[in-house]
Amino acid sequence: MKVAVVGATGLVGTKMLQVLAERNFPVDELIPVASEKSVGKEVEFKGKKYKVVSMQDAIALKPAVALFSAGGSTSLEWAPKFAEAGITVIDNSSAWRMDPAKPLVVPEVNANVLSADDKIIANPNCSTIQMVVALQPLHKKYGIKRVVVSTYQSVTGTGKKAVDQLNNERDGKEGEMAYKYPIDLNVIPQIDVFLDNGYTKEEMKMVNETKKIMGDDSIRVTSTTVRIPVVGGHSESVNIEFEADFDLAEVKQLLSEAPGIVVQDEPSQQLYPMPLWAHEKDEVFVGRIRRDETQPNTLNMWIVSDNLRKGAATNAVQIAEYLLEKGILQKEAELSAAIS
Ligand code: 2RA
Repeated sequence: MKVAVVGATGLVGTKMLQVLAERNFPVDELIPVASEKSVGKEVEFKGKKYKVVSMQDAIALKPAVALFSAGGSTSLEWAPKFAEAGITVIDNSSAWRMDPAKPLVVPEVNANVLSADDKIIANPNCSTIQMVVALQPLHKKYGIKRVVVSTYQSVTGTGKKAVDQLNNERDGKEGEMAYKYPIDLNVIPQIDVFLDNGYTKEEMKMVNETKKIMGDDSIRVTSTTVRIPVVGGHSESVNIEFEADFDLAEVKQLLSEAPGIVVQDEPSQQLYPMPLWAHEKDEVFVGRIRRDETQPNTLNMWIVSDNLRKGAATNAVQIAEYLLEKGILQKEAELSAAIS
């Protein structure tokens, strides 16, 4: 199969190449795509070198699927052009996520919404993905009324410039700033821009995307998203109020049986999820599972996952794997009559 990775030289794009190779996605021909200034550079995939091409050239090569991680405005401009050429786009930007006509998919939760007609499929925000993977099995059983989440997010979510800022600060070097403030030895309670309601865009992504992915507008979510000086993954403290009461042992059982989740919860051993361990893993790790003793039917837990993997690249590749399994992806794009 011909597979394009758009934004192939960025942090997420590089991780997409790594995940495609690791999971043995049937890539016969890789088409790395990047901005004009990277065209002609070489990218390595499974021991072979591939030249980075432009958007237009990538469309002409007719990949069956294009994994996009090139930012919202690039995606708004180019995803429809790929789609019109019969190429299935799985897009990691926020451009299409809340478009009612585009599916927003976490395979463990709502792969069933996908059909052969979907040519632009949105990959959700990283902090939302890991949360809904852990919420879904509990929602099915007890019905979620309200979620209060506070995040502790890795600098890799911002991109390479932020990783460089952290490393430069640690090494005492001058350099470009990805954030307004130092990030080393600091905590920044702002991710993305502020909106009129006083929340950040990242916080509202968690609110709105959760409802769309879980297919339930009645779930109330409130969020505080925070950047911390780590690189391994995002962590989340989540407080969940259910319609029905739960049994704590059953909660742990449901989570440990759910796809994509690893429960790490042994307080006596001081065992709980941490970004240090979640780094370079594809699963969502859940621990610190305990009853909120201040009100009925309410649970606290701690969720950690590698935001570049399950929060971005792995989720996108899993969507492609699902399409492949369902026979939706062809070897190369089928050009529509109008184009051919
Ligand atoms: C972040 N959610 O961590 C973003 C990345 N998509 O900043």
